[in-house]
Amino acid sequence: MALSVPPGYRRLDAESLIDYLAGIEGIGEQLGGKPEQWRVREVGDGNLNLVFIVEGSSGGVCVKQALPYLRAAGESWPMPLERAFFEHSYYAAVAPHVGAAIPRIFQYSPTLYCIVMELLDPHVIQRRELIAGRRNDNAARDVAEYVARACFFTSNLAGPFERKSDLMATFAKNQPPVRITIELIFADPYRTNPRNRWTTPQLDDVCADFHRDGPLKAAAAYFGDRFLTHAQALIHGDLHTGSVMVTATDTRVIDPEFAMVGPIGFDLGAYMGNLLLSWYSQPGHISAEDDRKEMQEWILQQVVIFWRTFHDRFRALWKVEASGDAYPSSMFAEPGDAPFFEAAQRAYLESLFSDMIGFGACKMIRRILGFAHNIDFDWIRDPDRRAAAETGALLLARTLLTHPHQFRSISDVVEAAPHFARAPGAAGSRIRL
Ligand code: SR1
Ligand code: MG
Repeated sequence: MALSVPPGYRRLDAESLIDYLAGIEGIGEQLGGKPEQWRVREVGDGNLNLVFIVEGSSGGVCVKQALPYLRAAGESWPMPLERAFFEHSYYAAVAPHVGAAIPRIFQYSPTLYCIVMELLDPHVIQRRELIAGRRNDNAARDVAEYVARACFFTSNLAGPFERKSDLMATFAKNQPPVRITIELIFADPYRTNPRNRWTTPQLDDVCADFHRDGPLKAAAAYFGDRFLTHAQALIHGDLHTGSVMVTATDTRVIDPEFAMVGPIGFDLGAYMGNLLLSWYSQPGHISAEDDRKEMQEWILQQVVIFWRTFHDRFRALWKVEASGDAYPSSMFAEPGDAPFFEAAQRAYLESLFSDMIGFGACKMIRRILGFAHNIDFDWIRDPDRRAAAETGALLLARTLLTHPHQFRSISDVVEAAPHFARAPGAAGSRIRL
């Protein structure tokens, strides 16, 4: 049975997309040439939506359309179209703060549930660059700057609480992505669910171990609750390396359909966790020309750059832009207040760090034992090699969650990573922890 959709909605194809675009003021000039000469390609490779690239004689646009179901699962997993509205609303909310770090938006259609936006070209998805062993030296730093600005300016540190309350009111209705997140990230990897998959039989015992690990499950559940309750700022909600597009000199953040008001550490953890997943996956992508050793070293440097850039920018913004209802600067105006205000700021940043570690670990585990995996590992053809790489990542993630006090600084995290790396075992054999 076909899923019901609101009046006016239709799934776009090349013909209807060209008709639609031809009716938007300014798009004809952007593309160049006549509509019948425009070329349309559907390029979506994500879990949720259709993504079209439309090119004319002088330029292009990208069109992202929500489907009434989850693309990765088909019609058996319905998903409301409104995620396109929330994606557009997120872009609009952060645009004044992050400048050109997001794509330029040309139009949002509330009937087609699609966004017409800048074609990012020659940008490529950062995850694919990491898999190919290519280094984009600005990306981690730029994403850190982005998170610092987007989150600081939408938090109570920067503005009146009413402004953040309005964001909460708007994004409170973006519930289906939140349901996906709480189930797929914070619960399913730790329990039996037919949606889960893992490299089998190699990881069968590891997976069973994780399902029986009480302290690990308690830690994951803590972060699941924190995700739902710690309404710190407007967050992207899905900021992995597949949501970042890069060139040698430019970085853009895309795909914010999971946006909500939530913990800043969730965005930080998503990016950091995915860099670490990339680190563990590198041995699976070794070639005769590249043993990936330097690549691995570079990735760990990016983890450090990411956290330190975020930390320094967030603190700097707080020094000069603190006009919000949280920690009002006028309250710390007495002589002698400064050390206490600074200590409070340090504590706030330390809690962002521990959130980043915990959420990052949950993000790592879900990509190995849950429903939605990463191509970093999926593209490793040899299952023994893949399982070894995945095991290393799982072991680090489990330790991050169960022994957080061992990780007081970002150096502690990157120094720990190599200790958990595993060499591939005998063909087809199960890994035991
Ligand atoms: C069922 S959707 C699976 C995942 O795809 C998105 O990128 C989010 O990460 C979501 O959890
Ligand atoms: Mg996405």
